[in-house]
Amino acid sequence: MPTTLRTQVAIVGAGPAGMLLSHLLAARGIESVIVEARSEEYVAARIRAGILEHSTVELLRSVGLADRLEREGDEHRGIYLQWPTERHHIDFVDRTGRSVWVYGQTEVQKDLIAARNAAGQQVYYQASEVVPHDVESETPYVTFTAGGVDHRLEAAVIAGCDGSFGPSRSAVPAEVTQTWERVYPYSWLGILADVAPSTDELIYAWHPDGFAMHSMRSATVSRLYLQVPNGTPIEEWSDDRIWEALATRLGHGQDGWKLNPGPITDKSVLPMRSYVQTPMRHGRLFLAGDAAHIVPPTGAKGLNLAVADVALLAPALADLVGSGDARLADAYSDRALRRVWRCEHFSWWMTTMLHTSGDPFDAQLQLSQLRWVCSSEAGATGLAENYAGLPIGF
Ligand code: RFL
Ligand code: PHB
Repeated sequence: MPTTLRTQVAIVGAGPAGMLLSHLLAARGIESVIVEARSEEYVAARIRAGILEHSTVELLRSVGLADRLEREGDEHRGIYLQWPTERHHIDFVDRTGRSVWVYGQTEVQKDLIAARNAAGQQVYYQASEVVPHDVESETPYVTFTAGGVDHRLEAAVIAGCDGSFGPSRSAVPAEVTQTWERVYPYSWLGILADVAPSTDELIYAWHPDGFAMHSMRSATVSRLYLQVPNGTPIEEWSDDRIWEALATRLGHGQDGWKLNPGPITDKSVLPMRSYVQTPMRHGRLFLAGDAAHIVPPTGAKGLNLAVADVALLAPALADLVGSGDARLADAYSDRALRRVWRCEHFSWWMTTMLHTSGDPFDAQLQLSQLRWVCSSEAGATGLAENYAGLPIGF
């Protein structure tokens, strides 16, 4: 017989979406239990996104989660866009009054774990065989095994925050859902290096050899990316080859600019995909973050979208579970999807503008688009508004 547990909201996944949701629910007096497949150490160390948009930072501040971010994070006014021979700064603050922050997802995740642990949040780590059940009924539940014990977690609602490979997405029957997908013919090779960034703000570079990007995590740690073909084995890229390609594509030596190489501490190849599953609710199961949608990383939207989803979901679930008021819960999917599709478009646009396809006609279109974005106030403002992020609830 499984051990039976009961809570108001069962949350599947302890990534940023699940952890932040539990924090926002607790602030509204709603109890939750989180079930997570990985260990706490693994979740806290995962290297992923690096940029927080304006409304993400505002939200974290408003719920007391931004103290370390404000001490250790780095506020940026904009980004550089470049192609061989030209580099342009797009200032977001001048155009939109909104900035972005460099503060890794790893740090956000650590802050969330610390806050939830301090609040006594119940999290079952290293859970296996996690399955949502009866989501069309008023009495849904999640079964899982943890610490060698079978559990049955009963709840008023289930929040599926279990990313793109979790069980929540597939708990929605195919006949009531629609999926939208675009796969790209390239991947990113990402590195983390123990070296001071060679730039004050992020550089996104178009180059005939392929896209490159210079990001950072701190004053002493750089994060850089190279466009590579899908299926590229990481062993094909020695550290020297990586630094050489980065130097070429990022314009080392151009106008006196230098790329400082350093010891590479992490190296991986990341495939790119656009994906949306609609609607983001089925019965008493609500999807949030990567469980419902994936964006390619070029617009830095994945983490920010997860945060925006749970900012809408928390009050909706609190009303539904707390007082039986279903209005926000009924509106959740449509409201969240408005922003999701805006970010899907922006990420697709940034990706297809900056990555070489091998087609010379595409290259001319991309260069023309880049020149327009960098020379037209309308073009630059469009990019700035989308990158710095639209208000939550857009
Ligand atoms: P997460 O962070 O994937 O968290 C989902 C959690 O669910 C757990 N899980 C399960 N739990 C229970 N049972 C199961 N069967 C489960 N299966 C999975 C997972 O262990 C995990 O803890 O989704 P969330 O919370 O929606 O947050 C979304 C963001 O993490 C994501 O959008 C971004 O990290 C995407 N992303 C990037 N976004 C950017 O904006 N810029 C980036 O540079 C960037 N780099 C990345 C990324 C995503 C990556 N992944 C997913 C492969 C780099 C990588 C490698
Ligand atoms: C990162 O720092 O990892 C990063 C920054 C901006 C992006 C993607 C990734 O668009």
